[in-house]
Amino acid sequence: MNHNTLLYTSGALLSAMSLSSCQSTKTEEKPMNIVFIMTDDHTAQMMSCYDSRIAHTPNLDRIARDGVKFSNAFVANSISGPSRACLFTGKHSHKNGFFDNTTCVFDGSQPTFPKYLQKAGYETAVFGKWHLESLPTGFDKWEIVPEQGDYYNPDFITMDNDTIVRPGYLTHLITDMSLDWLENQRNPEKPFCLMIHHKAIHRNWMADTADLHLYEDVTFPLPVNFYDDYNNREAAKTAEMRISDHMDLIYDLKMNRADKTSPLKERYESYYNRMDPEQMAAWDAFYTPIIEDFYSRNLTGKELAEWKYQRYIKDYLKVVKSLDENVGRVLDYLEEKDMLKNTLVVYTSDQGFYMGEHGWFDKRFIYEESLHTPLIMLLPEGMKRRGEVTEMVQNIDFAPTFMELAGVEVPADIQGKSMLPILKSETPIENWREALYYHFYEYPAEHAVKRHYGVRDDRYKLVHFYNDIDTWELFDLETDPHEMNNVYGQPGTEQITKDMMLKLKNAQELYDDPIREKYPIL
Ligand code: SGN
Ligand code: CA
Repeated sequence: MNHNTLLYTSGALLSAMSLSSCQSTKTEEKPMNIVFIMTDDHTAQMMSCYDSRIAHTPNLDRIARDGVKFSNAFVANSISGPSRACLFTGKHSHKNGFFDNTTCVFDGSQPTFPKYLQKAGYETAVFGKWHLESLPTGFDKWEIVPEQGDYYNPDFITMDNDTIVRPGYLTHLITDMSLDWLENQRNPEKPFCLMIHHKAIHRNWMADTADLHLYEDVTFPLPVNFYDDYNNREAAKTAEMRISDHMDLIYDLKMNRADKTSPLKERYESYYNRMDPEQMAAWDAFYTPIIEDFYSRNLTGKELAEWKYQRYIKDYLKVVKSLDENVGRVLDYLEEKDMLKNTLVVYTSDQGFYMGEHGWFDKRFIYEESLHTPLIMLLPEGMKRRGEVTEMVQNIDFAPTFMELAGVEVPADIQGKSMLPILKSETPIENWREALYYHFYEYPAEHAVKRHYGVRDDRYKLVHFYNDIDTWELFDLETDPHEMNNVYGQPGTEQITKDMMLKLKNAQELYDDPIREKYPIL
């Protein structure tokens, strides 16, 4: 692409051109870079800027302290591939065609925001987890892990479609590659969008050997609804994601011993066997006494469930620790290079996660912990918002936000809303979004969470579970923040049900979800 083409494709580039010829150009005219850091399954409860009771994430807190923290950021479909497809296209699953992790292949020929950014003169790169089955399109540089990726000595797929092994721990490797691209590979004349996509903190939560010792003497508080009996919530009863019953002692909690077996033992061993002798020695030295102690105690019932919970939180937090430090490395780099003033730094996850709430791990449900996703940003010069942002945003909003930032006109078929007005305004934007729409499809599948769709406003949530079930749920998030009391059909809820049905109907019409033909709302 020559400079003339660039000039006519983007207002942002126009400013880039004038910058090189006139050093005194005002900073707000500079094209804005984007550094987008996305983790996998990192939930807001496990970031101290959102919840200081359990986690300690000083580098993420730095972003929240100096920038903005969204307390109402949500996903449209709480599972990896679909969440990523929403991110790239700015459209709900029924429009981008990627409904679930198990049957879909992303149609990489469809428009995505990185492609629009490229047309506007941006250089684009993605490193790490991709999980869309087809190879990346719209990137000048990419290197991805196959499927979920491995924590130790992982495989990477290169742009030549070769698979190579990179020695080391995945969170460090993805950061190393990203920093190397920033420093040595990109074209410094162009604005850029760098996407750093971690596998951390995805199951099976294998910590870096350097962090294994952390949190061992801490006893974490149980969530208030750890012993949920799922009364009145049929789909929750049949889901297979309970820490007590479905978390694997060997695969998830590393209690492997020659005389023990479990459904996922073989999988665990395939991960363990990726380690080099030094990593294995450190791993064994740490885990062997815990394994011996565990099997000598013969725990059952609540004691076993709570022991599993404690190990789960510890493992998860250890993986968070290295993630947080690696985010710190990226922030330090941008600061040192004086790039923060013209770079939007975004930190988010592909969805939230259960940390023992309802007795669960995993995600998928429209309930709060997995409908939410953490979202914090460091804002470049010219964007005035600071502190907590309460406007409801959703992962379909990223694409239009980044496009508007790059000076690209947002096509009408994009369903998200640009967040730029929020970021530029010192005060909350009134009448931003009344309610948001959610639709989960991955069933029948692992964890057995039934298909469902629903709508959430700032107080209520209405959900319909369908397919081989037909149940409705209604929650008042103000009086029942843990969603333990489904009030659907109870006397006194008629008006609120009617209002929420209308919101659901409007959302399905607005986003043109064909499910409304099957289950029309009258
Ligand atoms: C894997 C995990 C599941 C998890 C899905 C989806 N099982 O299949 O526990 O729900 O990924 O996660 S595992 O035995 O392979 O670890 S997602 O974040 O990629 O959508
Ligand atoms: Ca995920």
